Amino acid sequence: MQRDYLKILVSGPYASGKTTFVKTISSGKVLTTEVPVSTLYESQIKQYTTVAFDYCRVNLDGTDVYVFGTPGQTRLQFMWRVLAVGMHGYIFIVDGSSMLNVMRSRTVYEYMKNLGDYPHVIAVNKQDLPNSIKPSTVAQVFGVNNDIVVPLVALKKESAISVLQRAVELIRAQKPKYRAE
Ligand SMILES: Nc1nc2c(ncn2[C@@H]2O[C@H](COP(=O)(O)OP(=O)(O)O)[C@@H](O)[C@H]2O)c(=O)[nH]1
Ligand SMILES: [Mg+2]
Repeated sequence: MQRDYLKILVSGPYASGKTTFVKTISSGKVLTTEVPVSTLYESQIKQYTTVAFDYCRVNLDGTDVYVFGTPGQTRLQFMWRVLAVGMHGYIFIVDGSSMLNVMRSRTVYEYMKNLGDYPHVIAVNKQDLPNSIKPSTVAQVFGVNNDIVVPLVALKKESAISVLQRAVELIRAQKPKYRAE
Protein backbone atom coordinates (compact mmCIF):
# COMPACT_ATOMS: atom_id res chain seq x y z
CA MET A 1 0.00 0.00 0.00
CA GLN A 2 1.25 3.47 -0.83
CA ARG A 3 1.36 5.98 1.96
CA ASP A 4 2.23 9.66 2.46
CA TYR A 5 5.29 10.34 4.53
CA LEU A 6 8.07 12.87 4.87
CA LYS A 7 11.63 12.42 6.04
CA ILE A 8 13.15 15.47 7.68
CA LEU A 9 16.68 15.81 9.02
CA VAL A 10 17.51 17.99 12.03
CA SER A 11 21.08 19.19 11.77
CA GLY A 12 23.29 21.92 13.15
CA PRO A 13 26.44 22.37 15.21
CA TYR A 14 27.33 20.84 18.57
CA ALA A 15 24.96 21.79 21.40
CA SER A 16 22.63 23.88 19.26
CA GLY A 17 19.59 21.94 20.54
CA LYS A 18 18.96 19.14 18.01
CA THR A 19 18.32 16.37 20.55
CA THR A 20 16.17 18.69 22.65
CA PHE A 21 14.12 19.56 19.56
CA VAL A 22 13.50 15.89 18.64
CA LYS A 23 12.64 15.03 22.27
CA THR A 24 10.20 17.95 22.49
CA ILE A 25 8.29 17.27 19.27
CA SER A 26 7.94 13.58 20.18
CA SER A 27 6.83 14.31 23.78
CA GLY A 28 9.74 12.19 24.97
CA LYS A 29 8.95 9.21 22.71
CA VAL A 30 12.33 9.40 21.07
CA LEU A 31 15.00 6.91 20.10
CA THR A 32 18.26 8.55 21.06
CA THR A 33 21.91 7.51 21.11
CA GLU A 34 23.29 9.91 23.69
CA VAL A 35 26.41 8.94 25.62
CA PRO A 36 28.57 10.84 28.15
CA VAL A 37 30.86 13.30 26.33
CA SER A 38 34.43 12.19 25.72
CA THR A 39 36.56 15.34 25.69
CA LEU A 40 37.21 18.10 28.17
CA TYR A 41 36.10 20.77 25.69
CA GLU A 42 32.76 19.07 25.16
CA SER A 43 32.24 18.48 28.89
CA GLN A 44 32.47 22.21 29.50
CA ILE A 45 29.39 22.64 27.32
CA LYS A 46 27.21 19.66 28.23
CA GLN A 47 27.29 16.15 29.70
CA TYR A 48 25.75 13.97 27.00
CA THR A 49 26.16 13.89 23.25
CA THR A 50 24.50 12.12 20.33
CA VAL A 51 26.76 9.57 18.64
CA ALA A 52 24.55 8.11 15.91
CA PHE A 53 21.19 9.85 15.65
CA ASP A 54 17.96 10.84 17.37
CA TYR A 55 14.78 9.59 15.81
CA CYS A 56 11.07 10.08 16.24
CA ARG A 57 7.91 9.83 14.20
CA VAL A 58 5.20 12.43 14.54
CA ASN A 59 1.89 12.74 12.78
CA LEU A 60 1.33 16.23 11.48
CA ASP A 61 -2.15 16.85 10.05
CA GLY A 62 -2.42 13.25 8.84
CA THR A 63 1.10 12.96 7.42
CA ASP A 64 3.70 10.76 9.07
CA VAL A 65 6.89 12.74 9.52
CA TYR A 66 10.07 10.79 10.22
CA VAL A 67 12.51 13.08 11.99
CA PHE A 68 16.21 12.23 12.26
CA GLY A 69 18.54 14.33 14.43
CA THR A 70 22.21 14.28 13.49
CA PRO A 71 25.21 14.10 15.83
CA GLY A 72 26.81 17.53 16.17
CA GLN A 73 30.49 16.77 16.70
CA THR A 74 32.56 17.34 13.58
CA ARG A 75 34.25 13.95 13.84
CA LEU A 76 30.84 12.34 13.43
CA GLN A 77 29.79 14.44 10.44
CA PHE A 78 30.10 11.44 8.10
CA MET A 79 26.78 10.32 9.65
CA TRP A 80 25.03 13.33 8.07
CA ARG A 81 25.52 11.95 4.59
CA VAL A 82 24.17 8.57 5.73
CA LEU A 83 21.14 10.09 7.46
CA ALA A 84 20.43 12.43 4.54
CA VAL A 85 19.62 9.54 2.18
CA GLY A 86 16.02 9.91 1.03
CA MET A 87 15.28 13.07 3.00
CA HIS A 88 12.76 15.57 1.69
CA GLY A 89 14.18 18.54 3.54
CA TYR A 90 15.92 19.62 6.72
CA ILE A 91 15.84 21.89 9.74
CA PHE A 92 19.17 23.54 10.52
CA ILE A 93 19.35 24.53 14.18
CA VAL A 94 21.57 27.44 15.15
CA ASP A 95 22.48 28.21 18.77
CA GLY A 96 21.20 31.77 18.97
CA SER A 97 22.53 32.40 22.47
CA SER A 98 25.53 34.35 21.16
CA MET A 99 26.85 35.96 17.99
CA LEU A 100 29.98 33.78 18.24
CA ASN A 101 27.87 30.63 18.00
CA VAL A 102 25.97 32.06 15.03
CA MET A 103 29.23 32.83 13.22
CA ARG A 104 30.56 29.33 13.97
CA SER A 105 27.39 27.80 12.49
CA ARG A 106 28.04 29.22 9.06
CA THR A 107 30.63 26.66 7.94
CA VAL A 108 28.45 23.85 9.28
CA TYR A 109 25.56 25.24 7.22
CA GLU A 110 27.76 25.28 4.12
CA TYR A 111 28.58 21.62 4.74
CA MET A 112 24.86 20.83 4.93
CA LYS A 113 24.14 22.74 1.73
CA ASN A 114 26.83 20.71 -0.03
CA LEU A 115 24.73 17.59 0.52
CA GLY A 116 22.26 18.93 -2.02
CA ASP A 117 19.65 21.55 -2.75
CA TYR A 118 16.83 20.61 -0.36
CA PRO A 119 14.03 22.77 1.05
CA HIS A 120 15.06 23.81 4.56
CA VAL A 121 14.42 26.03 7.53
CA ILE A 122 17.06 27.71 9.67
CA ALA A 123 15.79 27.70 13.27
CA VAL A 124 17.44 30.18 15.63
CA ASN A 125 17.23 28.38 18.97
CA LYS A 126 17.37 29.49 22.63
CA GLN A 127 15.16 32.55 22.03
CA ASP A 128 14.15 32.32 25.71
CA LEU A 129 17.60 33.56 26.76
CA PRO A 130 18.22 37.28 27.27
CA ASN A 131 20.15 38.90 24.39
CA SER A 132 19.52 35.98 22.05
CA ILE A 133 20.27 36.69 18.40
CA LYS A 134 17.26 37.55 16.21
CA PRO A 135 16.33 35.46 13.14
CA SER A 136 16.71 38.53 10.88
CA THR A 137 20.32 38.93 12.04
CA VAL A 138 21.03 35.26 11.29
CA ALA A 139 19.46 35.66 7.82
CA GLN A 140 21.89 38.52 7.19
CA VAL A 141 24.93 36.63 8.49
CA PHE A 142 24.04 33.51 6.47
CA GLY A 143 23.10 35.53 3.39
CA VAL A 144 19.69 33.89 3.03
CA ASN A 145 16.10 35.03 2.65
CA ASN A 146 14.25 36.04 5.84
CA ASP A 147 11.38 33.67 5.06
CA ILE A 148 13.42 30.52 5.75
CA VAL A 149 14.76 31.75 9.11
CA VAL A 150 12.50 31.20 12.12
CA PRO A 151 12.75 31.66 15.91
CA LEU A 152 12.88 28.56 18.16
CA VAL A 153 12.71 27.60 21.80
CA ALA A 154 13.42 23.86 21.47
CA LEU A 155 12.29 23.31 25.06
CA LYS A 156 8.74 24.46 24.18
CA LYS A 157 6.42 22.18 22.27
CA GLU A 158 4.38 24.85 20.40
CA SER A 159 7.58 26.50 19.23
CA ALA A 160 9.22 23.26 18.07
CA ILE A 161 6.08 22.03 16.30
CA SER A 162 5.66 25.34 14.48
CA VAL A 163 9.23 25.06 13.15
CA LEU A 164 8.46 21.53 11.95
CA GLN A 165 5.27 22.81 10.30
CA ARG A 166 7.22 25.52 8.50
CA ALA A 167 9.66 22.89 7.17
CA VAL A 168 6.75 20.75 5.94
CA GLU A 169 5.21 23.84 4.31
CA LEU A 170 8.41 24.60 2.41
CA ILE A 171 8.76 20.97 1.31
CA ARG A 172 5.17 20.90 0.07
CA ALA A 173 5.64 24.21 -1.71
CA GLN A 174 8.45 22.65 -3.72
CA LYS A 175 6.80 19.36 -4.67
CA PRO A 176 3.11 18.64 -4.19
CA LYS A 177 3.29 14.96 -3.22
CA TYR A 178 5.62 12.34 -1.83
CA ARG A 179 4.87 8.66 -2.02
CA ALA A 180 6.68 5.75 -0.46
CA GLU A 181 7.48 3.01 -2.97
N1 LIG B 1 17.81 28.03 27.16
C1 LIG B 1 17.66 27.05 26.28
N2 LIG B 1 18.50 26.01 26.27
C2 LIG B 1 18.31 25.04 25.34
C3 LIG B 1 17.25 25.11 24.39
N3 LIG B 1 17.35 24.01 23.59
C4 LIG B 1 18.40 23.29 24.04
N4 LIG B 1 18.99 23.91 25.09
C5 LIG B 1 20.17 23.43 25.86
O1 LIG B 1 21.30 23.40 24.99
C6 LIG B 1 22.16 22.31 25.32
C7 LIG B 1 22.41 21.43 24.11
O2 LIG B 1 21.22 20.77 23.73
P1 LIG B 1 21.21 19.41 22.89
O3 LIG B 1 19.78 19.17 22.53
O4 LIG B 1 21.92 18.34 23.63
O5 LIG B 1 22.08 19.83 21.62
P2 LIG B 1 22.58 18.97 20.37
O6 LIG B 1 24.04 18.73 20.54
O7 LIG B 1 22.34 19.87 19.20
O8 LIG B 1 21.78 17.70 20.31
C8 LIG B 1 21.45 21.55 26.45
O9 LIG B 1 22.02 21.97 27.67
C9 LIG B 1 20.01 22.00 26.34
O10 LIG B 1 19.31 21.95 27.54
C10 LIG B 1 16.36 26.24 24.43
O11 LIG B 1 15.42 26.40 23.66
N5 LIG B 1 16.63 27.18 25.38
MG1 LIG C 1 22.42 15.67 20.25
